[in-house]
Amino acid sequence: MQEVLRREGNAVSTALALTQQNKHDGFVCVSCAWAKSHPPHVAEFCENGAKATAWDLTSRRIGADFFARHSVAQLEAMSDYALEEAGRLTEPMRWNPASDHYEPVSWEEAFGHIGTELKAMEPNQVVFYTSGRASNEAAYMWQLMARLYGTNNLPDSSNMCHESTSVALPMSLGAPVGTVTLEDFEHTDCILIFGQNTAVNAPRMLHQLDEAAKRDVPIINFNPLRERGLERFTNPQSPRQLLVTGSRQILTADHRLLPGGDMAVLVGIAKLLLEWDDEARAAGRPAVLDWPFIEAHTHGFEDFAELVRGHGWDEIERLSGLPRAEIEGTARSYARAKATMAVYGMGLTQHRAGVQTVRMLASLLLMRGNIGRPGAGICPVRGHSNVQGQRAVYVTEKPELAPLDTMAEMYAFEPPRLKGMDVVESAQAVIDGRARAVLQLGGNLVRSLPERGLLEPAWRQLKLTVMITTKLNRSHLVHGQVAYLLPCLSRIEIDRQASGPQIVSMEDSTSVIHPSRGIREPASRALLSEPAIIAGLAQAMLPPNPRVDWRGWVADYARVRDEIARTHTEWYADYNRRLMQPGGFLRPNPARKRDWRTVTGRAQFSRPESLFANPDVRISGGDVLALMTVRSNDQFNTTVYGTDDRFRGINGSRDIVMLNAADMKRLGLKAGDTIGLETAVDDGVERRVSGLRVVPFELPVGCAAGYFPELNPLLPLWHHALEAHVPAAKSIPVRVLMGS
Ligand SMILES: Nc1nc2c(c(=O)[nH]1)N[C@H]1C(S)=C(S)[C@@H](COP(=O)(O)OP(=O)(O)OC[C@H]3O[C@@H](n4cnc5c(=O)[nH]c(N)nc54)[C@H](O)[C@@H]3O)O[C@H]1N2
Ligand SMILES: Nc1nc2c(c(=O)[nH]1)N[C@H]1C(S)=C(S)[C@@H](COP(=O)(O)OP(=O)(O)OC[C@H]3O[C@@H](n4cnc5c(=O)[nH]c(N)nc54)[C@H](O)[C@@H]3O)O[C@H]1N2
Ligand SMILES: [Mo]
Repeated sequence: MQEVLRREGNAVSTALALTQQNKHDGFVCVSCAWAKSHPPHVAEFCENGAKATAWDLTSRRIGADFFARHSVAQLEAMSDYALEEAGRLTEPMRWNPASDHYEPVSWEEAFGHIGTELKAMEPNQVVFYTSGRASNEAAYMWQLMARLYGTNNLPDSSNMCHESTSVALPMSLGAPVGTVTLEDFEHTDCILIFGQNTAVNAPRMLHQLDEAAKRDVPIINFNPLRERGLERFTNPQSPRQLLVTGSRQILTADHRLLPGGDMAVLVGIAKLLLEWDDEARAAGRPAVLDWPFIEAHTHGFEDFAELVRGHGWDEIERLSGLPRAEIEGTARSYARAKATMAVYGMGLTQHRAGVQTVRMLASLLLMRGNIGRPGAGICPVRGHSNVQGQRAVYVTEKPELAPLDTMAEMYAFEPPRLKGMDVVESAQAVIDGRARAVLQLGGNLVRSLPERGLLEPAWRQLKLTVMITTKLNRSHLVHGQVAYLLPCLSRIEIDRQASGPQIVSMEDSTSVIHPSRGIREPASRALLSEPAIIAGLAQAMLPPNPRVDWRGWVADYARVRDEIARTHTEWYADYNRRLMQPGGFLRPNPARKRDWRTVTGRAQFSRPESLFANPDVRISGGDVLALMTVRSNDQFNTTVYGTDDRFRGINGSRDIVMLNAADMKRLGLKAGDTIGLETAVDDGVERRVSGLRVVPFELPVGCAAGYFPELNPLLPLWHHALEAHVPAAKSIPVRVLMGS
């Protein structure tokens, strides 16, 4: 971290900024979405949050002179790292096709021109993407702008992330978000973690895990990779300790299952519970299952139990990659615990069967009544700092998730009712030439999406690309025929509007909504806030509407919160007042109170028919490996801070592939060899990445791992969670190409 601070040339001021991170009177960290404790720790941040802060507060600037010096073609020759490292954008820019340079443009002209272009388009050919960092206020204005324009094309980074959760949990529990709060960690007796790399991607959760470990709570982890960061506790808040490796042991057990083997593991545990419950009841001992709960609160148990019993141990062991004894150990801890919580991340959601697997996890919790009581629950760990909040304030392509009738009345318009495009559908529309414009509120889709080989050339055919952004990235260079960069304030910066400095709000992974106020002077005086840019665009592209006071809302964001409060009186009642309470406020989740808003009015057991995580791309062994694309501790998604993956001990390059020693031997490879990978599916598209260094790693035979986004060219667009369309980035079938 010291290295990032030094490189960004702002060590002292960043250090001061960090003391105000995730505090009630400071700003909400721009990194992950993990819950903020109340009262806060003295320094409520972690190594990665500190890096993200330093990255935003860099002293480097790129203005008109930078773009005058480099044509877009020249910029394209720079690495992704160098693009972001160049510094903060300082003023709006428009691409000039005659010179191939981005050139400065006034805000008025930019809004006017974009408005004219959009007015000439069919609304359903325009995509309004949101990356999960923008505030509730900006997100609410963004979705309203898109809907007033006439489309529900509101994909969000959540489509590539926890959409499997957002589809699964409403079916199982009647609410799309987790049921766990920070307090539950104090009461839990057992923590199961599936496919979430806590130390890297939600490091502040180590506080809660460490406290639980001190109480001897079993913490059981399932991950194909050995993630050292999780094994031992290093206090993520103490700058001095950031570099210290190892102190207290956190994990009780660490199971190295196969990628996509979670479904088999969960069914195995459930099968044992059913057997033990049969035995206990036959012998007159206390039941293992929570029968009063199952009977009073759930639906579909009989079918569920029958399907679980029908799966044999051969199949469970083969598909999970774990011997029965290992699964039994977890089942015993689970059966003993009074209150269990299940924490999970991308290792569950980014598979073809991502939705079914999340549903199976919920079912396992339901078997012992582990939803809706202290210390128990399901805990999807969200990614971006406000991704959950954005979806809650209706940035969604699914019209049924937005209160369209209420908005129709509030703003006297007829909202579009046609389903919009999610991220995968938007990418397909770009590839097919059906989409004409993409507007991005943050993000870097040209890098974060699958199918790069087809996507990049198609992206250049778009009529219009508009990027609301803080720094330069690849998606600014692979651009449409009309292309704008609209640079915005970071939320670490003071956002001054007519009524004074503004606050914005963010919802964390545990549904707590926090205020965030900027503390630093803006990187440039020409920057606008995200709400101001959205209002500028909206006024230019939409006919005036006396009910929508864009200008007034920007003058005082409290008025946007009043609007949000009117759309959902239960969630956002008294929004402005409650936001200012110390610790923020909790958005209610009925499942926490065992109020099940499902079709049957009960919690629903799932139907675990298949144990295959990737039903139509079966990993057969042989020459096909299951490739997982993961994050290092030196990146935030497509933003790469450096090439050292400290916890995994991989240094110097991210163009690597981790392999098991046995696979290396079989393939005749040794550490340091250079290979290529190609996607092993037969669909007429060639997908290859070359120049990858072989790194021996502790992971099961038959699989491989490497980094997102470098390996995204290997991911077919159609290889996604079936019901949720989350790209199945955690098991891409690949073959090794020797010597390339
Ligand atoms: N520092 C930092 N923090 C971040 C981010 C970042 O890039 N950097 N990104 C943010 C975002 S948007 C998100 S969504 C989250 C992502 O955070 P995580 O959910 O932790 O995401 P990943 O690192 O992609 O993968 C998680 C883990 O899943 C494991 N895994 C892969 N396949 C399987 C499988 O089939 N089963 C199981 N059980 N495990 C598997 C991988 O080995 C890896 O350890 O983090 C957020 N926080
Ligand atoms: N193969 C593979 N692909 C994946 C994943 C994977 O695990 N494997 N993970 C997926 C997941 S979970 C996610 S969430 C997506 C992420 O996909 P995206 O949302 O497309 O990407 P990010 O890297 O999060 O976006 C970074 C960019 O956001 C802009 N930005 C940063 N801060 C701000 C701000 O305050 N305001 C604005 N307006 N812009 C800002 C900067 O320009 C920066 O370059 O990628 C997905 N893709
Ligand atoms: Mo994410």
